[in-house]
Amino acid sequence: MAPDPTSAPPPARLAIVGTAGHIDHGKTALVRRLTGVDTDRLPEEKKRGISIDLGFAPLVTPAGVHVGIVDVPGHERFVKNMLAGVGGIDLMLLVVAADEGVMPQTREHLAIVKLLGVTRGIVVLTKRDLVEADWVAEVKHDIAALLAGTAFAAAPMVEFSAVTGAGTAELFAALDAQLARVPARAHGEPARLPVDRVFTVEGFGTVVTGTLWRGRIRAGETLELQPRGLAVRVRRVQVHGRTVEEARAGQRTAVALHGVEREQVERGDWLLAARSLRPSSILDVRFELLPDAGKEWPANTRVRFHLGASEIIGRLVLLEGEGVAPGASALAQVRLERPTVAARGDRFVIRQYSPSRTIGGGSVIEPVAKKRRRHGAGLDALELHESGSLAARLLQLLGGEASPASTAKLAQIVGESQTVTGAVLARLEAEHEIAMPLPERWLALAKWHAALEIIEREVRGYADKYPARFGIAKGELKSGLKVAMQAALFDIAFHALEEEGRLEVRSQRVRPADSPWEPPAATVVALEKLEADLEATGMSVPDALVWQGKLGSAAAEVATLGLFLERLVRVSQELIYTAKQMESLRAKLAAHFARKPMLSMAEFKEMAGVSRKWSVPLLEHCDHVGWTVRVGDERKAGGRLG
Ligand SMILES: Nc1nc2c(ncn2[C@@H]2O[C@H](COP(=O)(O)OP(=O)(O)OP(=O)(O)O)[C@@H](O)[C@H]2O)c(=O)[nH]1
Ligand SMILES: [Mg+2]
Repeated sequence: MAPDPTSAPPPARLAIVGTAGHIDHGKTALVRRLTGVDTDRLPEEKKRGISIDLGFAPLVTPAGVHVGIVDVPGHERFVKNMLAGVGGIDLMLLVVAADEGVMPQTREHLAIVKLLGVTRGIVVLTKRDLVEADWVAEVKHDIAALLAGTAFAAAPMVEFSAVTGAGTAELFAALDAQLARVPARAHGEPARLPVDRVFTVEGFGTVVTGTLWRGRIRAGETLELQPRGLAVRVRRVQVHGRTVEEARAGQRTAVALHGVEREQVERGDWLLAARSLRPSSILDVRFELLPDAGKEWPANTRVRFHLGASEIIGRLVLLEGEGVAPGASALAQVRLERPTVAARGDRFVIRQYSPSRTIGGGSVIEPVAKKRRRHGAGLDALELHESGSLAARLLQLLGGEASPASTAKLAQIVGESQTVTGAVLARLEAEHEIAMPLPERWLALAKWHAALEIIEREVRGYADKYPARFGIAKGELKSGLKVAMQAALFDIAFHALEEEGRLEVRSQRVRPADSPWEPPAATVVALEKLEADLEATGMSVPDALVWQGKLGSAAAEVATLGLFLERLVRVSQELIYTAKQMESLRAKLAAHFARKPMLSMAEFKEMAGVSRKWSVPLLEHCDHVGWTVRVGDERKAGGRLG
């Protein structure tokens, strides 16, 4: 029997907790004491007695919060591994060995966690069994000094021993007190998981793991692996080794994937809801230099950029100033050697290229940016983008779009969900700030009005200039605009003008709907005369050049009018007939085919009463309009002959 969905317990509260701290200070021993899991699983970790890579362990707190613990290595050479796991934690366990006190990676890990925007933490003074109380007081004093003025200034400090278990109860109590204040994650948002491990499982193929930052992942759904842009299907979802129907934001998640080889994925990639975020190698950011960075940071440097689980080499280019002072910030651009997949507001860490050390970090303002010049134009706009409301950002963004942009595209660029973006766009349209020329497609109002105006002006100008013509040919209008306009925008604007009844279109010619057309009497008279002249020749009409020469300057208008009114028919470059002549030819053809299935060239010449000069183009025209069909040297009746 299927389980009754109404009796399912409410989903558990979730959190991700990360360790931080200097090598050998007891992070892994602490996790083992709390969870029973030894997170040092690599043979080399066992042999050397240190953590090298990330370790993971599940924990259910006394209050029932389902915690995924990420245990990080403390060794200074493995800070990059630490960085791959620390993104997306809700709470930091800052582990400081009571016997050693604050050490370099205590500071560096703390700085990283702060740069990533984590604000909750607990200080765990481990190895309490090794030291005296007055020494502990001194270490606590140092730690308090380190945390003063940070979000962790009031963080609880718990004295702990992994050997005796002392402090375990206090630690659990502190954990629950802190976790109670962690806000729930956005489950409704598109899924986003930074891949921190990849391996294969017999029978399930490629498996990726990571902390699910937002959204949900279900078996059977199709996701995207970025920045490679691979479509992948979810075979199986596991949370801490247990197969689940869906993983939710805030869970350590393992996803078995269809459609991808082990070699096609690596740590640092992203598993994403389809079309939710776009990869880019250039990002506009706010960069903050750490207060203890030492000296001013120069304007253009090679750095290591850490976002999610990725480490990418690139350049950090300050857009303002000649350098950043320790503790200060600047608008900057990150130009990477490989693309990353960022969202607006993402926090990142920057490390010096060589020797590696953490120097700062910041937040993403524009996740998909174009190359900017230092001190170039548009820094005000970037600042607005950083601080501005979504509405202001969308307005600014649309100001730079040459043709209507879709909600989906705009949502991707601003890094918000389509629902939220669509709602703001709809409001802006209702407030007449932007236009929606097509469903779910948006354009700055000024651009829209300008497009409509340009087209109307052009159409009106042509109609005034050529009164004998119904209007400008649509193709000529589109290609001949004096102001550049994207083809897509032209089409939409043209259609809108037609729909609104501002343009009248006949036979692909366009005129303003408010000025009815009456061809000039003189041109009509000249056309009638031309028709009579042509018909007087039987079918052996003179070359157009001949009668055009006679008509002089009026010729072009007479021909255009006749062709537009379909009183003249262009058979070839040189030959123009009247509609009446062609109709009589059609009738003769029909009569012929009523008697005989085939028509030879000789028969045609006789029927039309013309020599080869006229018969060839005439027959080709008949083929073209479907009155005849060529079969070898002969013709049979065409489907349009009537
Ligand atoms: N006496 C005592 N020893 C401890 C305690 N916690 C850890 N140790 C020992 O300290 C050493 C390092 O502990 P780990 O837990 O591996 O340290 P770590 O912080 O995970 O080290 P890295 O991951 O390499 O940074 C091990 O030999 C532990 O047995 C403790 O509370 N008391
Ligand atoms: Mg360890």
